[in-house]
Amino acid sequence: IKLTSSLAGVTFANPLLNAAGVHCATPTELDEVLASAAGGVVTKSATLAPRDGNVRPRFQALPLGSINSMGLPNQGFDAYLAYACAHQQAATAPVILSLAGLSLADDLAMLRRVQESDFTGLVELNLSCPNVPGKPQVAYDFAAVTRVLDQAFQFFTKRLGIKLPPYLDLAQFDALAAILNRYPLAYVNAINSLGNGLVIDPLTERPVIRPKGGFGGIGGAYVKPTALANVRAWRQRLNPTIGIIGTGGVRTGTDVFEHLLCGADLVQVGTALATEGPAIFARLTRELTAVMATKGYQTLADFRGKLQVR
Ligand code: RRO
Repeated sequence: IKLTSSLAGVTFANPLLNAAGVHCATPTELDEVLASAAGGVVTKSATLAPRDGNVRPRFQALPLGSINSMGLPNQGFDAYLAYACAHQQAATAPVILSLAGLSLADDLAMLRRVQESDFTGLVELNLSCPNVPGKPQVAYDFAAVTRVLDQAFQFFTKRLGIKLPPYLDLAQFDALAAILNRYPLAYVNAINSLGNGLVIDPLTERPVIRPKGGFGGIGGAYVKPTALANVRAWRQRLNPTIGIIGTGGVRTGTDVFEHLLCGADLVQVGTALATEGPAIFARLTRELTAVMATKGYQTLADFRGKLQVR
């Protein structure tokens, strides 16, 4: 059984990566993902300057997932670009560089610096952070998405993907796909956390996280059906040259299998990685291999995107 998968011409030994934001903020964490059975690693979304992020507590694991309002804590663009450049020759696994500017100008400034750098790998522009006070999620504003892609592709010739939030109405997919299909995107990543949920502890009568009055992004089992629907909806609408990373609710090899069945080229693990640590990648590859063996599948291409609809 072979688990290799490629995205925009970049080959991964298996389809599993961390979700941006989880176990990827420091060189040590990034090294730990690369040393695990993961097929690659994504860096914490970078802003131009380093940030401490929101007040704590800002992440809470829950029986069915997680809530977070991290607020983009990160070591700054230079640190992640240096890490990505330093690791791109190594025969280990690809590094995806995630960027999340606090403004259109910051997004473009970082993309210009990547364009001028030696980095040749995949770049992921995060258009869906739900947790910076006063900053709306860019990708819910289709005019704003158009502006950033119009300007980015004026000069950016490397491989660019975008991280999208969950959409909940099929008309949103139709409208945004018509826009995205106009650009030479490498991929879309669906989904970021389901923004601005509220988890309450009834004993204390308080939210379980502190920032933004308790509002935060929901991940894990809560969002798996939404994540699968988004992967499937994008695969049905986007140009075949645009790849898809499926993210959301992945805790078992069967969850990975379902994302691939919906059309994902790669699959990322957020909440479950935060809970279980990088050893999860060995378990997930083992479980995915077992699912494939049971079904008689030899490669991911045997079933990718082949959801059977009655
Ligand atoms: O740092 C965060 O609070 C965060 C980000 Br940038 C994101 O894109 N998604 C998320 O759930 N948290």
